[in-house]
Amino acid sequence: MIVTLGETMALLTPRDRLLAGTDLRLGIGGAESNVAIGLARLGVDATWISRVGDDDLGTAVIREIRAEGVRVLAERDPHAPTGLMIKEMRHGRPSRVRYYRAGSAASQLTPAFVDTVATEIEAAQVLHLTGITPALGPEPRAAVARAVEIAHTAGTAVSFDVNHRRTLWPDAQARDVLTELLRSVDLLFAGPEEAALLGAHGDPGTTIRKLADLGPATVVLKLGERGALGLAGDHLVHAPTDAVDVVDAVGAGDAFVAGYLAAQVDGAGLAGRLALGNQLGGAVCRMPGDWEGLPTRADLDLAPTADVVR
Ligand code: KDG
Repeated sequence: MIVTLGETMALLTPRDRLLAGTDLRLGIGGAESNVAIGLARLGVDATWISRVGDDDLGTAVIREIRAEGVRVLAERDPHAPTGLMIKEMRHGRPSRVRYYRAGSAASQLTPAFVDTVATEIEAAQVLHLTGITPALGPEPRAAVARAVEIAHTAGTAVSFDVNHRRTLWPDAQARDVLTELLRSVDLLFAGPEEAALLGAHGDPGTTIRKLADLGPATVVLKLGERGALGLAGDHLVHAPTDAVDVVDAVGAGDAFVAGYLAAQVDGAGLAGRLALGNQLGGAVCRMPGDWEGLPTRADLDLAPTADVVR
């Protein structure tokens, strides 16, 4: 079983430019629940832990994640709202995400709350966290540290995706907090820019070794269209990926992590984990939405060249 912990928000996507009168589609998204959904779609037992407001958006978040087969342990907060984000797809330019999450229920995750779910973390094979949660404030930061401590004591492996969000906290603070946290992380996922934030520069081989020096036994450098590089001890593997016509790249990193972890649960080696990560990352890019394009096992078995399956 894999446990994830972190904020999921309601997600509004305008059909066109964000102006009065524009239709908005209501969805949900959150890095950690995106990973949990990716795992569940591949038949892996996944639990998502968080807090949401006692409001309609909180209900929408819980229902959607449950409907995907993820076990949901979410505390409802009558005094704080569910976080919200708006994602604008800007033709020909990178999409833009705006957050309305300050003071949200999940930004009040605390170590005391984490203690109430300690048995879930203790029973899991892997606890997956991201750098978004510590960016939400001092209490969520302490909650992450507590979750890591519980996992360590119980022998649960800690997986961590840097997922740096510049609009949530300054680079220097992120560097300090994450560098400290990484000493207790077993499996690290980062992109090249995130690696640079952590002081790991150079060609991919040098970068990944510098990241490993920060503590994690296994490091994955996500290289986007160039695939991914993995380092476990002395074992360095590069897994190239197929070219994809990108419709919406948001969520590709979470999909990669889901694929990697699912392959790990299946007993695959480093190359197989990176390959499934690449496959899921590509699949999510082909569809709009942060997680909607995540494949099931049946989808993965479909011949990729078929235009229509009847
Ligand atoms: O990786 C995709 C996530 O970033 C998105 O689903 C929302 O968790 C999110 C965030 O904080 O940006």
